[in-house]
Amino acid sequence: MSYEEARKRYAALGIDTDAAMETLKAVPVSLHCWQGDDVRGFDTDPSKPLTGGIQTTGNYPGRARNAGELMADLDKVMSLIPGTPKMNLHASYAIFEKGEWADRDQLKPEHFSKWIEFCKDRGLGCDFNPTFFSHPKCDPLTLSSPNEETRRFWIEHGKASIRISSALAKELGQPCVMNIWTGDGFKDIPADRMGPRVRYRESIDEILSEPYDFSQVKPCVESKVFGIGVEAYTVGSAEFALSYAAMNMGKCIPLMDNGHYHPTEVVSDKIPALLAFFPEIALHVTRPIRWDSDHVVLFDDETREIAREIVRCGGLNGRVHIALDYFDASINRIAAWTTGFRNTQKALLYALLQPNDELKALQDKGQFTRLMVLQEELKTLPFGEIFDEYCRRCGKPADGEWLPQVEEYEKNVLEARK
Ligand code: RNT
Ligand code: ZN
Repeated sequence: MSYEEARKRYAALGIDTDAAMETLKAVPVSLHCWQGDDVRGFDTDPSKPLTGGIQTTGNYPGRARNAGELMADLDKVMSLIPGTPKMNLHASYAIFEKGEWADRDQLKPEHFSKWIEFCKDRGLGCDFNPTFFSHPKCDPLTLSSPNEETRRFWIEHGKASIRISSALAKELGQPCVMNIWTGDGFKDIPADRMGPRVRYRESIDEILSEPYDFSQVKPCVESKVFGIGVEAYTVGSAEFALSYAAMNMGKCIPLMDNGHYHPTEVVSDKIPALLAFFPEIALHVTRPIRWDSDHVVLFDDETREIAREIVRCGGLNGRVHIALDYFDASINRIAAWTTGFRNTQKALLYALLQPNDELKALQDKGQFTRLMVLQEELKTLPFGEIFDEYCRRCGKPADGEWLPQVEEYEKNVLEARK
């Protein structure tokens, strides 16, 4: 089938495929730098394990070992994905010139000047994350530590991150979403659940006392249910993060990662619940398997449903900040990155190709038989043709065309990284 034939099939249902592609092209989706090097970063000893309850597994060859390799890999990925990527950096990816290493509480915008240049050259915006894990100053708690010296160090890191985020927004001319996530928690039953949470709240208050323009810097608080090694208790739980954001509207927004809930909960359902109250929310799109395993995003039911809620709730007009968050070290990392980004684009395009007004009218009129049948029939429309056409219009390879390029890159570039 040709694009023209597919377009007509959609048009018969009142769906404008050209308009959907135009809309999607302008939506920024944050591409996380940390898939390329298994979340190691450049500022600590790369042989030390990842901490904070997150884990990468697998040792597929070709991990980026330095900024040059990571940037080259990102360029490869960006040559294979349609749409508008935005960079997403962690503080641990600071780039130090010879001998000028700085600890996390001392980080400055200068330490990201190479990244700013990278983004400018490619016309990208950039999001940012303070890194509250994989560092000797995790005791193991950070912003919720009872040790005042530890807590101060991490507050200073948070404030430094606000200044860096402001610089990224200013230099790149796009708002910077700055996400606060800590892995703070306990392996076993705690004796005091409230103390750490009160300290965490006070720490975030202090971080956000650093001046910033909320139209340019969007601090978020990301919640979590549990992590490996912190199974019994997480300081930044769902209720904590949501309450913090609700009490600080206009200064901070809630961030939901769809790997961070109990297995029968779905973020798709939480999006409209939050948008009934919050002007803006942020998402980490990932794929949990039984736990927060951060598998590559697939074109699966829940990813599609998340995208449908974003679209139906008007989230593409800046109300929903979309970022990717997965890290698989067991397969080719370029293919992992590319697959997840392309699938997120697919899910958003799929969502834009739904007759949403008609579906809503059926619901409101109580015509549930018709609603079910129509929703089922929409699933087998020739969506693949539209996606391929979207890739062509973005000047990027269609499905079936990009993997050979990754395999070539693996042979020529990744295999030499021994
Ligand atoms: C961890 C959180 C967090 C991290 C990144 C690296 O469970 O999802 O967002 O994955 O900050
Ligand atoms: Zn996340």
